[in-house]
Amino acid sequence: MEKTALIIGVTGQDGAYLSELLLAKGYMVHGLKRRSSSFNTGRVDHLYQDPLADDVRFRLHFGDLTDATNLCRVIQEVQPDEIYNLGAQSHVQVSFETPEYTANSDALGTLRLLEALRILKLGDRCRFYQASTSELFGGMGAVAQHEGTPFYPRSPYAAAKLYAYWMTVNYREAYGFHASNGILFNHESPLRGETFVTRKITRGVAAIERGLMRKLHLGNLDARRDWGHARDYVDGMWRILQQDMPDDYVLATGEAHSVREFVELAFCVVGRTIEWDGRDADEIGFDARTGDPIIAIDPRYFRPTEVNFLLGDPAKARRKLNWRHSTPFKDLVTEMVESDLRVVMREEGRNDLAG
Ligand code: NDP
Ligand code: GDR
Repeated sequence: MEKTALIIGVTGQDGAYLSELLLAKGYMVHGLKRRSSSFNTGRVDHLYQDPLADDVRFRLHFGDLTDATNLCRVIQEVQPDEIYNLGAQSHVQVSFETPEYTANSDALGTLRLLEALRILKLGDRCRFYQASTSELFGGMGAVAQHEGTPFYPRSPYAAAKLYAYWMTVNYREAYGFHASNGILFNHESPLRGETFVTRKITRGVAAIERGLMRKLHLGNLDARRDWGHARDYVDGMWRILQQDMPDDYVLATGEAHSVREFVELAFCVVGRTIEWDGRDADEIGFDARTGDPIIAIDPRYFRPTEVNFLLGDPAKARRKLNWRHSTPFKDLVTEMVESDLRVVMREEGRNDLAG
């Protein structure tokens, strides 16, 4: 029988990949989008269907995680079999500037969804996925993190997600909800938001290569992350909700790389080698061939409390979900740089026409 899914955060990176995956599996997909003064549906525009057409399989609804009545109404209307809560103020550094809003959307927003299911008495038939994060671990030791590793949130974002994690566990235990957490390590793609470090780097490399930018300004180059491809991770989300029993799972590649390595590899894709000079805030990266400075450190991108080391152990997901990531680190970086070269060249074309 056809299943119906509701994706909160459908306009984000993961929302776009998950929509594609569920549509390919024959789902009816509903998504919650925020009202915005500018277009915010670029990642899912290719999936848009005329709501009045016959056999519509993808529909968007206005809504917001900070608005409980709206969430209740949309859920009542849609009667989903599965809810994927991917909605969040998801930028760690921004959460230090907007801690209250981050708590409202990321922590209380999750509670509002769970409560809506309870009020509407849908808890026994609608499965719930919560987008939990490796940020919960805080990266305090240099060992791989798994489902049993103690949490130590190091930002308002991580603290808000910690509340959401435990509320998901609590509704499972208290009311028998099929509610699960995916504790996902960083996952990236050409659709990644431009202010996260990977996309900022690949866009910067493309702009420098096309002569539109001279230097890329970054923060901590020594942070290490376990970076995978978003397409692989949304498949893991779906697998989590297909299990008979709800549970919590780490999804990761099991490999960590530093921001510095990401930068070096991204420039390597366009045939440039970087030579580093100096340390910390004075550090500069030069193009080895031309001698031009192309990387500078800007302390504005340092965080009040940093997460230095994230490396996931996905053994449980491998064993129980038969899930594995399929995109090697090098392929991920290459795909992102090549995609951004195309994006930058398209933008150049538009500017030429306008000029
Ligand atoms: P994005 O930032 O790309 O997308 C977040 C989505 O949430 C967007 O659709 C955004 O809408 C929406 N949103 C933000 N605030 C609200 C709100 N108040 N009400 C309703 N919707 C809101 O994140 P990703 O796709 O990368 O991540 C998806 C989820 O997974 C997030 O919850 C994130 O915290 C979590 N996560 C992500 C990881 C990653 O590496 N990508 C790793 C672990 C967890 P709009 O487009 O209008 O801004
Ligand atoms: P993160 O991702 O904080 O891990 O959260 P981000 O790409 O923002 O930072 C990764 C690491 O890179 C360092 N860094 C910089 N970061 C940004 N954004 N900009 C810079 O210029 C820069 N220079 C160095 C950061 O200090 C950090 O150590 C992401 C989000 O998707 C969360 O929603 C998700 O929960 C986690 O991944 C897992």
